[in-house]
Amino acid sequence: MVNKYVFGSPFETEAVVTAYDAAKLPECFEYGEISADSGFCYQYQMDAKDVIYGLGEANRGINKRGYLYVSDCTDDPNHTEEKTSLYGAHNFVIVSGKKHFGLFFDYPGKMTFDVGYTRQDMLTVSCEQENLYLYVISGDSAYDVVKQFRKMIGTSYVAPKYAFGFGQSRWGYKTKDDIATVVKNYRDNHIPIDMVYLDIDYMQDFKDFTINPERFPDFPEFVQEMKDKKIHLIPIIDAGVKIETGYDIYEEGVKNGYFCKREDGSDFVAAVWPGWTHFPDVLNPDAREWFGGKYEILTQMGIDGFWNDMNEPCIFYSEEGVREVNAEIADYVETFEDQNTTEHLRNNGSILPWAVREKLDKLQNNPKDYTRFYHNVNGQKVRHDLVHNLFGFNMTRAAGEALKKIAPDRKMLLFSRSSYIGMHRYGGIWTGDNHSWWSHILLNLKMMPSLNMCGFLYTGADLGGFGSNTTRDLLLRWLSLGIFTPLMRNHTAIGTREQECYQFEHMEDFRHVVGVRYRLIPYLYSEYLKAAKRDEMYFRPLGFDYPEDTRAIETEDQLLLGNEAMIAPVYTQNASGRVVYLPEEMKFIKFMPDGSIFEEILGRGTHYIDVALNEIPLFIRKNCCIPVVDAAENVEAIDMKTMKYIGFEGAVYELLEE
Ligand code: MIG
Repeated sequence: MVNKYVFGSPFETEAVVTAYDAAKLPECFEYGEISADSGFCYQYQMDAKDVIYGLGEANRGINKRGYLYVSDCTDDPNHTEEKTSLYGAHNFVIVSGKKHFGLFFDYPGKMTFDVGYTRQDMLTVSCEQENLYLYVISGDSAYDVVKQFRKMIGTSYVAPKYAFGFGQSRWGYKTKDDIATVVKNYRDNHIPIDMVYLDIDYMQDFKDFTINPERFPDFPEFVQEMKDKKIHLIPIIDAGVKIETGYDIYEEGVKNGYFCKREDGSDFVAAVWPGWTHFPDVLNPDAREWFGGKYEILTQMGIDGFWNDMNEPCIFYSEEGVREVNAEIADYVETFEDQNTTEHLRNNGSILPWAVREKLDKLQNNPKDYTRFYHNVNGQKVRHDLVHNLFGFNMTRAAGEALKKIAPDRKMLLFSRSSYIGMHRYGGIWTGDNHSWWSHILLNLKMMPSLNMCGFLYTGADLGGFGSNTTRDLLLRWLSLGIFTPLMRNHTAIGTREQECYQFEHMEDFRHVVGVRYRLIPYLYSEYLKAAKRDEMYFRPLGFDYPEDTRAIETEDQLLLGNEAMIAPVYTQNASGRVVYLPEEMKFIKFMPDGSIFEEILGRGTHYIDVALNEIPLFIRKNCCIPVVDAAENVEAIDMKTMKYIGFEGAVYELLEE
């Protein structure tokens, strides 16, 4: 049962696709207390046993209790435990205990979820403006609430089948030869792969929809050459459009008024990778159609997948910001010069640079910048900060809508860094700039079901870690989780240790681990299709299926995958196995490096399982089975005739194919 309540005059985010009549808030509202006079505040006193699920791409646990989360799309490449905002804004929470209900706060500005942070038993959701829709969804269970919510927000994006293969990426591949070398190494070493990603260096001066002709001569031929090797090249698209006379996209955007504007009507200027840029006003339907249409420049060259980046939108600095800092530094330098003696300099030499550095640091992602530009939404001028969390959504929507027109019969790969609920209909997301830390394997795992609750099914993290230097064992363990995430991509930052699978000793272990992904693709894809078509979750917390089992509810390092399986990857350094909790009898299987499959029935309860670096553990649920095929070096080469079933005798599996 869904109830919709209106407060003030909300912005139409288009997150929800089902039309509901707004109800009047009942006198005694059983789902909390609301005040919406100046600002909006929702409060609910949580029962000791209530679990709070949701919030999609957010820090910390599957049960969100005990911390603070702020929906305010931010490019922060250090996902440490104290962080409250990441790249997405997914304002959906589920209270699950004696009652089960979901709350979707459809509000595109900054919003705070205090989940037992200020007061341990109090859930408080607040924002500055009292203009929003609140949807209250009551159900029989947490999963029932999710299914109703997913129906409200529309069917999730389905990625093409090739995108269930493995992808290699690195910020730092600069030329066609760099890419060809990666492909050659994977193919020569028979490590399966379907995609290689093009990070910003393929562009000419970081200009969207251009190709650097020196580094990537004869690009369409190169795309074809790669296709012949069964490799899809996936270019990145950044949000900012470079200001440069003669660059057609810049000129068209200016002429048609398709860029975000300052209050005085001039085009807002922000510095990102290309230098000074304008932001396409993707909240303006005409501008959105125009920007989306540009993806065709690349699809005509044979490209069939994209990743959208920097679309929080990330701002290195604005013209206004630089002016302000200059003024502040000038003041500082003046005071400094007043006392200007060599003596002072000698004693306080570090003060000037430090103070200046601090000020310069604040230039990046300065919240003030988001109040300095406006969108034109059907003729209405809307200040950016009030709709900030919709930018990434609408950039990806621009691409998604356009790609449907460009290639109506062909599925395209599309995912984004920033997102809001609603974007799940157009593409997936990757979880941004993590680090080569063991703790981030676990964070990756915990985010997955929360994202599924919010509709995002095609998701994954940078396997091996983006920032910092990876190690062989970390990468192997992370891949062993990644073989189950729909988006399976090894990606890393410029300047870090090279982390392609062939960079490490005993490469055969990588061949085997990635190979297991390919053995499972028919199952994973089938379960993905079911989740998308039936508004279900591909990954679920154990508590969703075993709601009476406290131990299961509290297990946050294992996940149910599809309807038949449970995963329990190893995520600690130097461990030769791990403890697992089985809420019921299951078949424990391990994909062994010699290609065989180890099987053992384990009873309900706690077990320690041995898992070597080159073994992949998986659990098959009681009376279930899953299909496995022989490993293949790319998705097209999967031979469905090799399919057999593993699991419990007599079980039947419903295979969905497209
Ligand atoms: O400011 O394009 O999250 O995946 O490699 C960094 C370079 C910009 C951030 C993305 C990352 C990508 C990087 N980008």
